[in-house]
Amino acid sequence: MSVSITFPRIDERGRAYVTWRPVEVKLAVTPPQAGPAVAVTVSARRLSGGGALLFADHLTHAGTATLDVTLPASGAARSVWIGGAYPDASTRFGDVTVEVRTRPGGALLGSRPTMVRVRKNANRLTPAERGRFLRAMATLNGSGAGRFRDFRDMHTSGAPDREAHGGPGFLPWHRIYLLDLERELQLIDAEVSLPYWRFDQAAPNVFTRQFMGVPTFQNVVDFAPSNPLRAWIGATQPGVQRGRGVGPTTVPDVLTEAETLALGGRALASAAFAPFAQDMQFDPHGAAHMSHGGGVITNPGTAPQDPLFFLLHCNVDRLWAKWQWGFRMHDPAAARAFTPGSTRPGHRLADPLWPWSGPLAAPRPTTAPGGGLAASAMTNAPGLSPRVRDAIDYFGLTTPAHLGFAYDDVPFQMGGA
Ligand SMILES: [Cu+2]
Repeated sequence: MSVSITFPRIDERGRAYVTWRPVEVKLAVTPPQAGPAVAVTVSARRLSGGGALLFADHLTHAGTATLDVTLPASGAARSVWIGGAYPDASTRFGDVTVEVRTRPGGALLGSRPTMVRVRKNANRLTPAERGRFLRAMATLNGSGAGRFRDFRDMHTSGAPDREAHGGPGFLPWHRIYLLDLERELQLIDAEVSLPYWRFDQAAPNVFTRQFMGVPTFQNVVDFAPSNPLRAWIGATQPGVQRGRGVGPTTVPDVLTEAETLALGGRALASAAFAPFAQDMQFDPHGAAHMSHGGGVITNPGTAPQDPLFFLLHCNVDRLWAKWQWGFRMHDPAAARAFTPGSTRPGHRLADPLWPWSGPLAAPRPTTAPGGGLAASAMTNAPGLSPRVRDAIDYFGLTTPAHLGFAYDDVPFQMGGA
């Protein structure tokens, strides 16, 4: 007799991934048999430094390290909710394994390796994590000929820019944009997640020739010979052009995280999206772009040509996620969680986001680079053509439709703060 462990979704290699948000996993006795119900304990076996898991019989952040379950001998499935145990993330697939054992006795009936895959501070990646991310980025770029071109073309100046910037759609649009890129990276290497650059701190491990490179006096970024980004082509010219404003010991002159999180007001009862989102778009977001003192990253039309752009925006998105957690702002229907713009398309809750929506009639852009949103091996949400509202409850607190990403310092938490 054994017990099958079935996650809601797996990738093409049969692998399941989790974030802090628990997912519903089915356990079943196999093959079905006659006889009494089977008492088992579900737990996790961790490798040193690996991810940790929590188990519960319903969706909650308050799972436990082990869970006793009774399984019908008939083979009928029982649900167990499994999520990563904050803050213990994985560094690679299989560094944590779900195990089902007899109770009592402890005989192993089933096991399934997984990975607690979350977005991490780029400054704290292991060399292996950094290497996998850089290789996936370089593959996506394909020395200028890869799928990366779509990401460059989505984030442009001119008419499409009105969709992504200068209004309340700024944060939702960039959340979906990063998710699209991260999913493309995960199709290349499923163990990769997008790291973030905490631009209010020095990042000595990020601004090195081995990672995001070091600008020379000509504002051309120098990469180590072993760095896959050495073959990067942002538009047509090889290499990355970036000013010398940020070095390994620089603390950029931007609002700190604590100051940013207070931009919408400090009180739980009155904090609001509109002032938070409006102000943070200028500082720290715009200030972080400009902190480089030149280069493609200081201009919205060219910024994604620098791979650092995605680490910068991942931190912008993390700040929103942290604000949402601190102030309980996950319900798209709540006016303080998202304040729509007046009439501009792309800035109202029900608007499909360009370009994933496809070409639209004026005043929307008539081109749509990249097509629909990339699929995830973790979740069906938000589908090929996400709306503004789909970006808000990324953790699936008010809906089962979580987006399949999380940050290493933003827990999944239900109920009051
Ligand atoms: Cu930006």
